[in-house]
Formats: sequence, structure tokens, C-alpha cells
Amino acid sequence: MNTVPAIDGRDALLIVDVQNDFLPGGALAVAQGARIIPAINRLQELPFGRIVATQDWHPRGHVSFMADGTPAPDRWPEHCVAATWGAAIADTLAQEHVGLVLRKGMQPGIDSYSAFRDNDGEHDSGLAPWLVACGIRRVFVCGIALEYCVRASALDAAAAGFDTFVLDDVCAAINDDRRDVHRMLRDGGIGIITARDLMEGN
Ligand code: VGL
Ligand code: ZN
Repeated sequence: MNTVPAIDGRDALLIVDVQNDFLPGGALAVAQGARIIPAINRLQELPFGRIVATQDWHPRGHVSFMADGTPAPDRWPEHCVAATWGAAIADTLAQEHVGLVLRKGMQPGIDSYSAFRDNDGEHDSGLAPWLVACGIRRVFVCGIALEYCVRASALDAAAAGFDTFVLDDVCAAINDDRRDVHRMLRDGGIGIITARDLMEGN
């Protein structure tokens, strides 16, 4: 049995891309996206030192949009266009404890799955040093989509030196089979736990 981490002010919760376009009715809906929101709201009552929400926030014509509807790797239907309804954080997500909303994917020519950097690895968001300045040692990640923005953010949190955990039951995944992504996360030194265990142990 893994012991459940006791949450305190040195812990951060990173809520990835809980936005209308990734929920039922959105342009890039991930099944079960809506189902995770009540548990993420309960989680935010734990004494995290910082709660950060990310927001996918693209200019029109962004490089990640499929030009002609043809599927291709890392190309998606137009989604999360800056300042549209689809880009808004779900209004059912509690936000009173969210201390930072971090927007990403704003450069027309490069995407950013990770909250920490753009996909080219060259543009850093400044999130890691900000968390360090806030005294954060551990990062707990939840949200949408497990295989893309959650995975990239968690791997970068671990690479930046934070003890990192993915809260699997409050992540919405594109694929039903999570084994591959779990393996990639574990290979990155990330712990896979559940919000349910965290709530019961705290
Ligand atoms: C995401 C695809 C495109 C995500 C964002 O939030 O996982 N996926 N943009
Ligand atoms: Zn996107």
C-alpha cells in the first residue's frame, strides 16, 4: 500500500485545461471531461499552497488547427480560440482558490501542451521558478487531456525537480486504455495516485 501524501502549503495543484471546448458540447470534447469537475472542486478544499489552472488559448489560424479537416499528428479541430466561449474555463469549476490562471499556446506557430514550456522546448512559461519562489516542492496534476496536456505538464514538473503526482481519477483521457500513458508517466518518475485516496487520507 502506498501511503497517501499529506497535503500542505508546499504542495501545488495544477488543474489542466478544464475548458468548455474539452467538455461535452465543445469543439474537442473529451469523454468524461465533465465527470471529473466535482471531484476537482472537492480537491481544492485541501490545504494546497498554490492552485494553478491552465487555459489553452490559441490565436485564430493557430498551427495546431487542421487546415482542411485532414487529421494529422498534433493537429486538432479549431478549439480554445482566445476569448471565445470554448476557451473559457468551465463555469462549474470552482475558482475561488485558483491563484494563477496560466494561458498557453498563444504563439501562432508553435503549440504548448505543457504548462511549463512550448512544444519546441525553447519558450519557458516561467511556471517552475514561480512555484519554487512560492515554496512549492510537490506538484499534483489533474485535468484534460491525460495523454496530452496533463502528461506533458506532469513530465515537465518532474523534470523541473518537483515531486510529481498525477491524480488519475480526476484526469479525462482520450483513450480508454491508459496503460501506455501510465507507463510514460512512471518512466518520468511520476507517482500515479487518485484524488479519492488523497481525499480519504487528508
Ligand atoms: C490539448 C490538444 C490540443 C489538451 C490541447 O488540453 O490536452 N489537446 N490542445
Ligand atoms: Zn490546443
